[in-house]
Amino acid sequence: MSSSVIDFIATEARFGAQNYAPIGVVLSRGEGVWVWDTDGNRYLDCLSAYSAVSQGHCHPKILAAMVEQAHRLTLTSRAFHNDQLALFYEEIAALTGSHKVLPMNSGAEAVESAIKSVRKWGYEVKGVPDGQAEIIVCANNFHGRTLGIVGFSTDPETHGHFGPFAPGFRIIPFGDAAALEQAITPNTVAFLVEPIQGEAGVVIPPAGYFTKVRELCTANNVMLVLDEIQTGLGRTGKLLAEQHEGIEADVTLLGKALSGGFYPVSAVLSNNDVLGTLRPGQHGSTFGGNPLACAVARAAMRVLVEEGMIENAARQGARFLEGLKDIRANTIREVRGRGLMLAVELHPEAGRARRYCEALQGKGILAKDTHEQTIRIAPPLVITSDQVDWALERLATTLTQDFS
Ligand code: IF1
Repeated sequence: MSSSVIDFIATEARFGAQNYAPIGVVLSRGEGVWVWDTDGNRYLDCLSAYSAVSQGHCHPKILAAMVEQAHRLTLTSRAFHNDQLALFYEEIAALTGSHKVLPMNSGAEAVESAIKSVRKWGYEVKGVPDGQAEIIVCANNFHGRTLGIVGFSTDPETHGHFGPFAPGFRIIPFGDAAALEQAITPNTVAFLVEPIQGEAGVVIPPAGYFTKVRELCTANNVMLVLDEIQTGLGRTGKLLAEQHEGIEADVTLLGKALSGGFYPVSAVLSNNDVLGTLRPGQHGSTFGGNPLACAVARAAMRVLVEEGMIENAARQGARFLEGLKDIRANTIREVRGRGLMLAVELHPEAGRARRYCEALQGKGILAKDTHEQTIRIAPPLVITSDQVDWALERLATTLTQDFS
């Protein structure tokens, strides 16, 4: 490690809140699937900033749109109209088949906005008595870090010592439609769920789960809110993960890759009158819907479609998954994934996933562990077959090592 690397890390540790434990690499440049550290070492990025950099690092067309817009106009606030927001609305609605759009910045803000909107819908349209709205969520969920959201997390790390929290949430097991049926009451306004649980370790629900969920929500006039902040925009090999299930959410949340990683852009999309209940002054954001964000998001959506990234995610994801399944290593307990949202779960005896991620770093691959035993693999959607094979070779040699 060069002195400059140690200095960056030490300085972060000295001044920064210690709410992360990053892998010991200091990155200074990125292009496509590759990133470089301050010593010039190259790595294949198998995290993609938790799926935000799906279009690849510093995509030239998104960069050009951002620079061009930054020269013209960056922020107006929503007190005035700007000439990018309408175009962003039109394009995201056309892409996703949505009727109404609410632009925000971070993913957590989109989730918070959806919670506010479905509650308001519950009181004003469904007729739930004021203050009684219930929202059903799943155990092991991850929807962000705000107080509202961490209050219904089941991970003690995420919510411990941050309370007191807001009431109005019921927690049921993920992948269990019967539990949803039992949890619904006349006051239930929404079921908020990830199509595939990311932080929980890429947990794919049983086949038919979402068909049943859709039926139950429709039958009980409960809004199905899908958090596609991580699974959306091609990550799983389809534009939206809901398409694997053949269903449509009432409310869809997008973030992360909506900007290709250039800038925080998120959105609440609704297919009915949920967003219609919001009146002037009842919700907003200084930066939400700003022209820079809109121009960046428009380019990010355009390249995703024009450059065939969604199809590539399906193709390369299948190749990657097959390759992982072919690795004969007794460290591996299970391999799972959909599209380029992949995970390798290790046997408890194999040692911590973190050690394997550090070994992968030495071989030129950056990946991130989750929950002690799982290595998450989510490269940019522009990855080629050769690059998948290159990664598989290195994963195979690393996973046959024993770090227990
Ligand atoms: C961190 C995990 C990924 C998300 C879903 C909303 C948000 C996220 C489904 C909030 C954010 C992140 C945040 C990041 C770690 C990360 C993560 F490991 F925690 F679970 F991606 F897998 N819904 N996920 O996954 O979006 O407000 O952050 O923009 O460091 O906390 P945000």
